[in-house]
Amino acid sequence: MFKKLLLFTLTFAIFALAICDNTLSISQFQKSAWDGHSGWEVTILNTDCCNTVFDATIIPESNFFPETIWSIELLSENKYHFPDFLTKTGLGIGKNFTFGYINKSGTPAIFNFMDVKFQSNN
Ligand SMILES: *[C@@H]1O[C@H](CO)[C@@H](O)[C@H](O)[C@H]1NC(C)=O
Ligand SMILES: CC(=O)N[C@H]1CO[C@H](CO)[C@@H](O)[C@@H]1O
Repeated sequence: MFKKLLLFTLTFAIFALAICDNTLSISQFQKSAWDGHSGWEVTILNTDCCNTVFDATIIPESNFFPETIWSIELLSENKYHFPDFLTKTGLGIGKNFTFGYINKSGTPAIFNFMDVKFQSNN
């Protein structure tokens, strides 16, 4: 059990580091796995020093074979962005939101961001 937990923690740490930018960071937890599929919960955290983030384009860079994706919105093919409510309220400094997907895969997709829209809190 401990070994499993350690491995999980390590995996989490690696994915947390895999993609990061000054403004948003992304981390993923595996929620389920069955028969060549896996369910992932993705947390996007505003790590910026001084800006509320109102939107960002989220791009699955690789290993993304979604069957279902929820709590983010499709922008165009293979591009997602913040859910509608969040583009209104914004994601405050130190705040996060989560979305999820099921991949026809045992490993998580790699995501990247672009077009981060923010507004200074000052
Ligand atoms: C995300 O926010 C929730 C509550 O708003 C908090 O409990 C959780 O620790 C946060 N997660 C991260 C990765 O910051
Ligand atoms: C296994 C599968 O059908 N889908 C992809 C999702 O990610 C894996 C990595 O485990 C890819 O190799 C698969 O092609």
